[in-house]
Amino acid sequence: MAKTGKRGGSPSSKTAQSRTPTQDRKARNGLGQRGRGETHQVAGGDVPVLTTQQGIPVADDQNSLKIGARGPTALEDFHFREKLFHFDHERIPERVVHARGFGAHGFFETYESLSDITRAHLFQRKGERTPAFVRFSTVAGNKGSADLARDVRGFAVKLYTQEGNWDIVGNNIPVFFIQDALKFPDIIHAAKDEPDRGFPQAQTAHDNFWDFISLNPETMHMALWIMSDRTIPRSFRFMEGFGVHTFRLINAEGKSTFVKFHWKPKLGMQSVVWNEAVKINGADPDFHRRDLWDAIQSGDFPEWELGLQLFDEAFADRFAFDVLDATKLIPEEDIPIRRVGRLVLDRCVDNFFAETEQVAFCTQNIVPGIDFSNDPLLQGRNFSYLDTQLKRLGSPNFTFLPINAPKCPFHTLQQDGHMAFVNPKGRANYEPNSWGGAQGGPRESPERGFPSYPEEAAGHKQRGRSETFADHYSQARQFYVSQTPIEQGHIASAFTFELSKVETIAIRARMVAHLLTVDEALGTTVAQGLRLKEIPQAAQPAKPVETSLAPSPALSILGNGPRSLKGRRMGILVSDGVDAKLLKALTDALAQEGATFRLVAPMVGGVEASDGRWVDAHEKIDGGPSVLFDAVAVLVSDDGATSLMSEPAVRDFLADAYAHLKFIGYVSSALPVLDKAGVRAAGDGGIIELGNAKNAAPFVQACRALRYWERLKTIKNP
Ligand code: HDE
Repeated sequence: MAKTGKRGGSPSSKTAQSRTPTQDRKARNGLGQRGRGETHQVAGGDVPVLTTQQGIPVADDQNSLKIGARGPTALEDFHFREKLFHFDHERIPERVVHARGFGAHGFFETYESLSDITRAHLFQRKGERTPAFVRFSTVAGNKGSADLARDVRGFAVKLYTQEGNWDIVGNNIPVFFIQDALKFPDIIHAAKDEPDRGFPQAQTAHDNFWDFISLNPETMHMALWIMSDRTIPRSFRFMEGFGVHTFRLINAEGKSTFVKFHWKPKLGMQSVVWNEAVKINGADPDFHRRDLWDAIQSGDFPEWELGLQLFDEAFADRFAFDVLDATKLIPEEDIPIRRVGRLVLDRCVDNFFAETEQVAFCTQNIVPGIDFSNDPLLQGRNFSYLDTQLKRLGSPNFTFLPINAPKCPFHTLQQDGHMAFVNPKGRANYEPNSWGGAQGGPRESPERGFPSYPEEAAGHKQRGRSETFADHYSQARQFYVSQTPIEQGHIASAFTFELSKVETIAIRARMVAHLLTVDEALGTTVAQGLRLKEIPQAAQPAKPVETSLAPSPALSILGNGPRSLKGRRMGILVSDGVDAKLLKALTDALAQEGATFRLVAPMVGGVEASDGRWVDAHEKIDGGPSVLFDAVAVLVSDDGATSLMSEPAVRDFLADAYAHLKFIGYVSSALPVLDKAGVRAAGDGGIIELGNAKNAAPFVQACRALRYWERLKTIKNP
């Protein structure tokens, strides 16, 4: 469509009622006679002619058809009617959970044949590449909520295999809140905004949520996870993913092996600190989606390895917990993870709605060689997801949408329904039938068809839960003791923060009672943080808490740090007179490291460097706060320092970087600015002077630690 420059014009202005020059040109060109697919020459090159949905070329997209320039609109204006009609129907219901999400395309590549354990097509050959689509999400918030909400992240992977679509619809936490799918509406209702007031949005820091948690001890393990830094990831690229439930792999001989699925990020794990999360939500509510978009667009493709925890019935029988209980995990130290392939995201969507919004994941989408376990949560999910798809996408034919359709041949005998645009051809729409050849349609195949594992199942019909699901505290405790002291501090702070937003004192106390059962020190710290007048009695567990479970170091984020700046971003604050050599050395060192940077300047137009060259900036100072970066450098001249000193945004930039334990590189001219912001460089190993260009590379290397945790001793825990 030609840009006319009239789109923002006031409808009452005289010029809006008359034709624009472009329209005059169109009219002169006789464009009204051109059909769909034909092009039209405008300043930007050849563009298609705008048409209606019926393919009728549009002559004027700026003015509706009126009787007289100031008269009523004519009913016969079909272009107006169709345009508004379609616009009015643009929205579809957002997902009831996981509404806010962001997706990308990529592929999965198998490292080695796994034919001994599964007949799944994608695992048969080393190097086999399977197209993939991944959607990351938050759970509780609405579609327009902010990315850094403290929340579980969805990690849903669709693998378009040669034997059908396989969806691993997982999260970034390996356990779930509840054991039985019947409780799902309750936990979600409790977590989302309270129904009478319609808030709070995208946060669990409110009475209903903690009321539910404190009344359901089975949620305790997950409660510990969501209060850890796992729920404030630095970006999607730095988080793990988990299939959560136990599944089965089935080989060609029908032998079953239990499996748990893991996604391990190549860049390692990283989270933000809570105060940073709060501020990122204001500075850039799209922080996570922008990060993924930027990384893929710049060719820095995020990668995860698929890990399998494989075990047999014998292990399942002797393991201290039930492998069908989704509130439990199997420590990597008990069953090591076998890495069997890599998932690479290398292509952004062409259209957010068509792909990310319309993608329909379903736990029931599995392929020959994979099968379910009897985990009651998984069984319930299998039943639930189709309902959501039908509600959202409005037709059982949602499977034909390009993002959902298999990329292998598929032949069903299903037909009709809303939007049936690919009905089967031929006479037969049932089977068996007497029609041969192409007329006869597709037939079942006992050899190639999906084989369900012939597990024996029998029992009395009953509502109830297995005794083996009854221990709710031991693994919560194991998770807690597996964390570093810093992470334990964050968990205690998060509980204290969330419960401080709970107005009902009895709920605060009930939660503390559970925490005392998980770990006495944790419960006491939170009780003191809340200033509870009385420390409650520890909650009575249904089964004694197993305190001898060994810590699992794999569960810590900090204990498994990548110690690399690869994929991270530095914010470099510059002013006129910035040392050109130093700036170049620093940006070169970052490139060498695989890190990126943004130049933050008093004005976005840029600055004049010491060598007289102009340097374009990426951000104006108040548009580029330090919370958006992993490390910062302050390269200001003497004059620059003088003028920036009185800028509140500059003080926040530095004070936040300091409080968030970031590495700060500075030149001596910046010292007065640092001082004004309360940043004490003396004795702080994370604040590094960049005297000259030679110091740039060592500074970047120091930043590999990502945060200077030592500083915690001099400042309060953020
Ligand atoms: Fe989901 N879940 N879920 N869930 N879930 C949905 O399906 C549901 C559960 C997960 O990016 C819905 O298409 C029930 C566990 C992800 O599009 C819905 C139960 C785990 C996504 C639904 C669970 C998940 C969903 C809403 C209890 C981690 C987003 C939209 C038994 C292993 C997928 C949709 C995407 C989405 C139901 C529990 C992960 C309503 C009934 C456990 C990542 O069908």
